[in-house]
Formats: sequence, C-alpha cells, structure tokens
Amino acid sequence: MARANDDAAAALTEYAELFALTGGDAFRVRSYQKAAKAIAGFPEDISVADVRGVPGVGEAIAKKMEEFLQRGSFRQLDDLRGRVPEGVRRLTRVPTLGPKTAIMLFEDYGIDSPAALGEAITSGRLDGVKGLGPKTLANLLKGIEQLEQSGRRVHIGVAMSLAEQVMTSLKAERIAYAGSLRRMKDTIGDIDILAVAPESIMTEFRAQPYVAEIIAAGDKKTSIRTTSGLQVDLRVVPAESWGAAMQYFTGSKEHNVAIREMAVKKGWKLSEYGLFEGERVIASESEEDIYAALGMQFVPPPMREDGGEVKAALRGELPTLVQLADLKGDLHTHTNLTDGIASLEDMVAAGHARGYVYYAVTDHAPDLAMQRMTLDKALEQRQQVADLQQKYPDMRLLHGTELNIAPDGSVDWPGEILREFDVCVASVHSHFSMSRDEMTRRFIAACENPYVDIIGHPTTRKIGKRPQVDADWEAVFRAAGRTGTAMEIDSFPDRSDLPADLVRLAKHHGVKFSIDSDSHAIPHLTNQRFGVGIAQRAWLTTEDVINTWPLERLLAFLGR
Ligand code: DGT
Ligand code: CA
Ligand code: CA
Ligand code: ZN
Repeated sequence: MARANDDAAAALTEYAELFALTGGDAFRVRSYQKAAKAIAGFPEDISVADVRGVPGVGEAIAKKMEEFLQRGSFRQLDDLRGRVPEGVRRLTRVPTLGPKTAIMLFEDYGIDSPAALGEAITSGRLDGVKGLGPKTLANLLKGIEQLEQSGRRVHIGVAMSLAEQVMTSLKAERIAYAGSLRRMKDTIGDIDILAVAPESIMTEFRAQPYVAEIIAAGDKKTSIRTTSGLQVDLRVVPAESWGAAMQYFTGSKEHNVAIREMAVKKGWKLSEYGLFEGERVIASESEEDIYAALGMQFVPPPMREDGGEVKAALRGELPTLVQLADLKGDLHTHTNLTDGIASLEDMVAAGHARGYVYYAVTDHAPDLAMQRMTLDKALEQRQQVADLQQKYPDMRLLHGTELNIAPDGSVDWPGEILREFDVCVASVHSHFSMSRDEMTRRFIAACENPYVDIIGHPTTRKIGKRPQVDADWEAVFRAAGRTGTAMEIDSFPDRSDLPADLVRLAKHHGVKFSIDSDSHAIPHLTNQRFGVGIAQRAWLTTEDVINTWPLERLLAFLGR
C-alpha cells in the first residue's frame, strides 16, 4: 500500500521544479526539494502523523502538504501548473538543458518535446542561435539520446511476461527468446525471439493485438513496437541452424567476439548459421555442439558477459550454478497482517504447493509506522504460525519479521524480542539519501546486530524509479562476511536487489545470500526465478545460497 508520503513528496518535488522554471529563488527551490526528500523518507505516514514533525518542514510547507492531503493538490501548485506549459516541462527532462533555455526554445521556436528538439538540432534550425554554440547543441543531442535510452529499458518482469505472451500467440515448430532476456539481465532493451516456422508467421505476428507499430517487416526478421512501448524482434531461422542462431542472438556481443576468436584460431568460421571449416559444417543444430566443438564447456546464458567465463569454460572450470529447483524455501514474505494482500493461511498453502522444505513469514515491524504493527500482533501471528505448523508436517514454518534499519543502524526491537523470532530480515525503508559514510555505518551496524540474519533488498533501488543508496559496499560486505550476515537477492523484478555486480563483489568477501521473493501476494512467489537469474549472473553455487541448504544447516546459520 502506498503511503501518503510518496504522493505528497512527488507533488512538492514538482512544485520545486515549476518554481525553478518560473525564475523562483534558488534557495527556496532547494528547501522544497529537501523537504520533499525528508517527507518521502519519513518513517511515519503523514496522513496520520503531523507533517510538522518532518525535519525541514516549516509552517509554509506544512500548510501546502495539509491542503494536498485533503484534496490531492495545493493552490500554489495549481497556479504554477497553469503558468508553465507541459512542453517546457518535457524539455527540462533533457540533461544539461536549463529552464531558461527551455522556455526560450518553447516560446521562440515552438519546440515542445525532447524529440522535437532533436529534430530541430539535426536539421540545423538552431544553428547560430545566441547562447547555443555547436558544442552546446552536441551536448543536448547526447542528453536527448540518454533520456530516450533510459526511458526505453524495462525491468525483466515486464519483458518476460511480454515475451511469454508473444511466444504463446504464435504457431511455430520451435520458438524461444534469446538476447539479454535469456541472459537474465535485470533490464532489457528489446526482446529477441527466434522461431523455426513458415514465413507466414510474420504476417501472423504483425496482426497481433499487442502490436502498436511495425518498425521493420522482412521475410527473416520483423521488428515491432508493442502497445507498452517495448520493441520485439522476431527472426525466422532454418531448423538446422537453430543452435548457432540461439548462440549468436543470445549474446552478449562481447561473449560472442571472444567465442568467434576461438573459432578463428582453429581456422574455422562461426556465424548465426553455424560453425564451419570452409563449406563443411562442424556444428550448427545445437548450441551444446558448438561449445563442445570449440573445446569448451557449455556456458549457461547468464554467464555470457565476457567476465572470465570463456577462459573458465576452456579449462573445464565453470562452477555448477544454483538452479531454481535447488531452492528449498523462501525467507522473506508478507501477509495481510501488514502490506500483503493474502492471508497467512493462503500464503503458507501456496508455499507448500511449491514444494518448499521451509517457509518464513516476515511481516513488517512497528517502525514502518503506516503498517501499524505491534508486538502483540506479532506474537499473535506467532501463535497462528505454530497452529498452522500442525497442518504441514513436511514443511517447517519459520516465524520471522522484516525489521527497519534506522539511520543509526538500530532496528525496531531490542535483542530479547528479536531472538524469539526464527529469522530477522532487516531493510532500509527510509532516509535513502544519507551520505555515503553515514549509510555505510548504518549497514555495518545492522550487520553487527547478532539477531539480524539477512539484509533485505540492500541497495533499495526501484528500477526506473529510485536509484541505489550510496554506500561503501565493499566495507558493508566485509562486515557481512565477518558477522555471518546474509545479503538478500530480492527477486521482485523492479527491485532485483542486490544486482549481479554487487553480488559478485559480496561473494568475493565471503558473503552468503538468500534468494527471496519478498512476496506480498501469492503470484509473487514465482518471482524467485528472477532472483536465481541474478545469482547465476554472479556465478553463485548452492554453497553460496542459504535457502538451498537443508533445514538443519539453515537453522545453524540462523543460530537460534
Ligand atoms: P538489450 O536488447 O540492449 O537488452 O541487449 P541484447 O544483448 O539483447 O542486445 P541486442 O538486442 O542488440 O542483440 C541481441 C544479441 O544479438 C546480442 O546480445 C548479440 C547479438 N548481436 C547483435 N549484434 C551483434 C553484433 O554486431 N556482433 C555480434 N557478435 N553479436 C551481435
Ligand atoms: Ca535484446
Ligand atoms: Ca534486438
Ligand atoms: Zn522491505
């Protein structure tokens, strides 16, 4: 459930932007921005608590926020919204384009979007305009490109369900997704689908209801843009080149360059049609055969990033990656006691249906004030969990909690309460913009708490919405390794947190991981497959992942 804080903070941020655009005093702009951040990070819901309790919120801002809580806007915001045209606001999203220039471009040249600006620059319409030298224009073009790129990538959850929809909508002898999606990247630029099928599949594809625009239509490749804005490339490949095509279009480009070099060294040629010696086909129908012919182990797609996998595969030293089927349970889930939407009974039944050996219920703790959690409620839930346990003799229920890491690194309850939980996840849910040093100390303190078992969604990023918090991750991971605190791989696709590069760094410091769903509803349980993708991209084995371990070993790790 969204708190009033986030919407109120967004309105105040917008107000700060508009205020700056209309030539408002820079000092006040900054104070609005600061207050918005403080409101967003404030642990209590301001529709319940007095907004005057938020640091940096004085009387004037408090009045605006109170009006916002009552009617979803405030007078000064309405005023400015009326004065600044939408086009100008769109323009200011271009990096390096300031408000004054935006207004000038809009008023004097009728430019009302980043795309229109791009066109005006490339067509030379802005050449010689005062204040816009060639270097400035080149920078603006770069900024527009950046903006378009960041807007175009989507998180893997969106791309995966779209890819599955596309594949079930088409009839083919063989059909599969390749590209970054097969490599399980956390963000996807476009979806690459390969099919063995008659050419008529292209007509069928173009007629699908999810097609918004046809970008390119050919016999072998059709590119479309879907109604959600994402591009899908469909390629028809000959059955006998299936493996070579999958290898080529799975990428990454860097991995492929390295593989092709190996082929060249042997005097062979590798393309999307096969591995050849002159005209003779050495391998093409299966990917496995291609890697084998090159004298290397099969490289699982998530490892194909030219990060040492080619060398390891040549030496036969690739690790055995953790698989979805290795997971024996989930250590971070919610129920409708806090912000989940399913009951304890239903969540546990769904976990059991997935064949888990153990399942942890970790509802939020009291410091996330909007959840109105209390110790009494937690203890009552513990009794319900104990009762429910009778029904599931083959699955161990763990009663846990998701604690809130305060700015000083402390958590909601003292040790004597924490130790009665089977498992404690501790997460940052507020004060996202502390300085690097403060944030690092905050995480280290949480790791040093003997009852904190897992740091939940450590970077707290939300893809496309909220950046990672700033911390010295190396120092945090050293502390986690030393104290035996696991780092979570939160599998919610918009979180994907930790991301794979940080997982790899953490592993280097001896850290263990928990691949959790952070479910707030039953369908979320299946998100663990995305977490496994992250783990595979970071080369994790079952040894690294505590929720692949048998119950006894897990309990020993949790140390209760
Ligand atoms: P994305 O779409 O940005 O998330 O990332 P990818 O990896 O899916 O990239 P994409 O869609 O441009 O191309 C799909 C795969 O096709 C890519 O991973 C490797 C292969 N590929 C595309 N262009 C080239 C190329 O010029 N050389 C090589 N070796 N491979 C390429
Ligand atoms: Ca792609
Ligand atoms: Ca593509
Ligand atoms: Zn959380």
